[in-house]
Amino acid sequence: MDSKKDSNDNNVTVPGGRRNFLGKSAIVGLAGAGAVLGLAGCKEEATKVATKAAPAAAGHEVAPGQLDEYYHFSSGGHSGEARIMGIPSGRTLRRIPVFNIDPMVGWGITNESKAIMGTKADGSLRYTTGDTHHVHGSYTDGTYDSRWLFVNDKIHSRLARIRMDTMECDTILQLPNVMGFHGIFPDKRDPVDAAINRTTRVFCGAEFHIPLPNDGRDLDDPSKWGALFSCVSADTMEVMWQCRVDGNMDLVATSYDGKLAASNQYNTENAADQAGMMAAERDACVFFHVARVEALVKAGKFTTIGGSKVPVVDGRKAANPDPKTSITCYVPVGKNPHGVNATPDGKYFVCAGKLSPTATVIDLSKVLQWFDGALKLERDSVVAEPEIGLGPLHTAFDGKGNAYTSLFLDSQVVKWNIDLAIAQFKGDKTVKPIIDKIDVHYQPGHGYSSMGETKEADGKYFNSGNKFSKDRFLPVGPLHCETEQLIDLTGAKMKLVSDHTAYPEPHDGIIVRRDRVKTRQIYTMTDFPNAVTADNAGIERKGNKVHVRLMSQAPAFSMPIIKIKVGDEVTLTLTNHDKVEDLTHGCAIPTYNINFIVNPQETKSVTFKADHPGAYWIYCTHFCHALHLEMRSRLLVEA
Ligand code: CUK
Ligand code: CUA
Ligand code: CA
Repeated sequence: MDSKKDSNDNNVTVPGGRRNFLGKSAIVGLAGAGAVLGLAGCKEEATKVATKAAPAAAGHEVAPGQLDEYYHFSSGGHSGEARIMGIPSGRTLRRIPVFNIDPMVGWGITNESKAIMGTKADGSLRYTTGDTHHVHGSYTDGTYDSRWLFVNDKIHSRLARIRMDTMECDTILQLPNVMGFHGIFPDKRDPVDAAINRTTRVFCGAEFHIPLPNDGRDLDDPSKWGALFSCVSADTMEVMWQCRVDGNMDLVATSYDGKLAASNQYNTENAADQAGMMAAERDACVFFHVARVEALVKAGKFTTIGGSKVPVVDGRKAANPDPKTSITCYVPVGKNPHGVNATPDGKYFVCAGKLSPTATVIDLSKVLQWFDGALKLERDSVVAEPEIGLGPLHTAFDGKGNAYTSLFLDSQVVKWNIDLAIAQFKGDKTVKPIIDKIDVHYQPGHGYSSMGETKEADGKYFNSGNKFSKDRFLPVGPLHCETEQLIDLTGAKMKLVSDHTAYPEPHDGIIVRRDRVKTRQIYTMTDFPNAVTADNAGIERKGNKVHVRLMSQAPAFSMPIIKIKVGDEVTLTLTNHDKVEDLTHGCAIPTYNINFIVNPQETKSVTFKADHPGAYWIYCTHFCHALHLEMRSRLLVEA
């Protein structure tokens, strides 16, 4: 296998093929040494293009003091967090701890955050790891409504909700009887009550098969294992129902009319090994008829699994022989697909091929026809399947009829026109759906466009989240950062306007017009039931339980000396009485492993065992005042 030659042959726009280091040859060797060879092959050519001039960034800089046009909310991958950047500047605005511990804000350290994350009987965190992949906002009227962001944890199959007024996680829910919870998408209007034109449910796809229940049974017989699609109430964050499917699930999309949710399936084979998962020539996109599922649940036609009380319905083909009553529809798509995305006009879902160089366009009205018994084959809902390049993963839209798909193996983004692809599929050989291709650096995963997952898709920017950065930035050791590359979509050709670094590993993101995001500047003290005021501040002792109620106001804590005894169980509650925007204080206690902040008018608490005597300076960690360094109190622990 001459991977270099293949790589060069296949490289349509850049001579040298350096960016194409996982080229055509790698597609056949993905599972084995081919990928390794492909990676190694890039090395000798790495210096050639590094001397090229950087693309001009005219018109896309954000001057000092100027604000960005868009928010960019992304996942943080195995960092377990979510992130906010500004677009087009690429400036990092905030990191939102979710499944991880963050000593800056005190996430995973304060009692309030630990209650959200979940604790064991001894008060320690149940999990300290997370793997966030997909962040999506809640909808009203087909666009973002600034209520919530939802993000998944693939490791422990948890769904988190982030309130967008404060950009803090307020709920974490673990899905029962699933593993590898990967794709999520909120519905865009209620699937049952058409009058409710906002997000009410979040759909969650599980990628890994497991024994049901996973209690030690069927370990040697994976054919008995199963995967469930879950529906969570956006308001109460409770699992409403689950649906068992044939095969696995991956990414999730929802229709603008609320009726359909779908997930791409790369393992329709139900295989437990890699070769088996690549055996079939086609896989599927499975559609869920949400109203029918919920009618079954309402009628009591469900089972439960293990100790879970969540209703589980059967969406496997064998249990759904008649389309007119079926709750699922398996539409055949390209081999081992990755990604399913809804077009902003509400008409189509696009499934990228991954191991097939195609994207499959599915007409949602035809899927509904199939559910009505009016369409013969599931496959008849496919209205286009253009060849777009190697390793297509995710597709974004500009609201003008064009799709932009990331090509992992080609290290490119391809712009193609949906109507032209449909005409070609109907037999018109004169049309060419591909409009443009642009190199990205390198190996793109998700790509997403400004407002592209809403009815307000504006076709301005596309962000390419690239998995490899190699020579794009100063080397910093074997761990490379990743690139987020911003592409201007407004011209006839796509134009790369900037490279931004990203700490591994963001997967997906959304780009939200800034007027669609409404945040608070300070907290409201009365929102915290445990707020400390002048009336209750001080030390309260009940046996060996001590409650220290402390206030902060620049540049001091309310008590200069706090005396406790070894053996005490201490709860320290701190309320920040400053009302000035941006005036945050910190609270660190040496040796006791405590570090958190309180923002203006915010209250947080920590509980710890006073297990070693001595004097400990409680000090402010957040530079707040000219006397910030002097902002400290003595914690005296008597032997
Ligand atoms: S997955 Cu990562 S690039 Cu988790 Cu959305 Cu496709
Ligand atoms: Cu308060 Cu620094
Ligand atoms: Ca497959």
